[in-house]
Amino acid sequence: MKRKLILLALTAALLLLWGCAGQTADAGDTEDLEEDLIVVGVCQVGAESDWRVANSESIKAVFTEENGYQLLFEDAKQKQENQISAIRKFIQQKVDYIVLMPISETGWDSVLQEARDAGIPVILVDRMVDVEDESLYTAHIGSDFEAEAALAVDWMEETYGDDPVNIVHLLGTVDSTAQLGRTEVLEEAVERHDNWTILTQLEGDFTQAKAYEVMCGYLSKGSTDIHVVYCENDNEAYGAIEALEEYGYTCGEGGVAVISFDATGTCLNLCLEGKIALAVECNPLLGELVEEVIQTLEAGDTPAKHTYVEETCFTRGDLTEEFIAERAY
Ligand code: GZL
Ligand code: ZN
Repeated sequence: MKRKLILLALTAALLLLWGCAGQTADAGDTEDLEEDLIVVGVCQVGAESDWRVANSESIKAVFTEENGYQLLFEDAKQKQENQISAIRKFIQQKVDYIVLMPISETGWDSVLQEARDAGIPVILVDRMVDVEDESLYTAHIGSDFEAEAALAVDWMEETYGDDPVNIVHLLGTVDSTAQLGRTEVLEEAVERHDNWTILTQLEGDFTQAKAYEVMCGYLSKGSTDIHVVYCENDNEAYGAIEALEEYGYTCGEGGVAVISFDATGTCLNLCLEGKIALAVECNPLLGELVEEVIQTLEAGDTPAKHTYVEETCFTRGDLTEEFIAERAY
């Protein structure tokens, strides 16, 4: 009898242990990874702009189960610390690849070192990182922000010639590659043109709400002779236009010329309407290019270190409703 009781107790203990082990595996902080799929951990900035939403959609459209992927998607709500903890979670989960849209250029060396120590390739999308050692990331796919800003400067030179150009400058998320590039080229152009003046620089953080707030703050100090409002993305332009019109300014012909970067659908419609003078394209549809890099790596080949997407700019004369309707974002 006694032997039976000991056996019973042992079995119960084993079952209990096995059960707990099962529970730990499902502890919840790591999703079950599918063995036969390529697991891609994507660390997105947030959903601050129409551009960002289109960028996320282009990633989700490609990294599907039917295409052979398991997508782990983290939205960092525009905080770098959330991006860093998401990368650490991906490392813990032993993903096959990490795709990072870095919110800012600095602060990445140690976490990218951890990814490399774990043998997980990091692919940068959209913006860049400023790291000591370029081997901390395998490839980068994004826009040439200086080239985008050069299109805006060219347009200003053609439009204003030697006339005075008073500029209100709305910066994007500070220290992001998009902000650094779009700002640097404008500031260099202002240096070159003594008839160009930056009246004020306001931080719009690539959002409509912030741009509206800081623009109202500036306009409430009294009216100024503004010729150009240089908005580093579309959502800032929407906020700026709202504020300008509230303070009695006209946007468009005979009024303030609003320049915007991204050229998403809403922006192109405002450009067709005449409220936005120049829409500089910034292509968010990077999902397929990211997949090409991963497929290159899967084949044991080496992808290009940098891939830049082709971009152009639009004024009212370039646009029709049909053209805008056909665009993917
Ligand atoms: C540009 C991207 C910028 C967009 C903004 O590639 O980093 O961030 O211009 C977005 O709309 O918020
Ligand atoms: Zn004037």
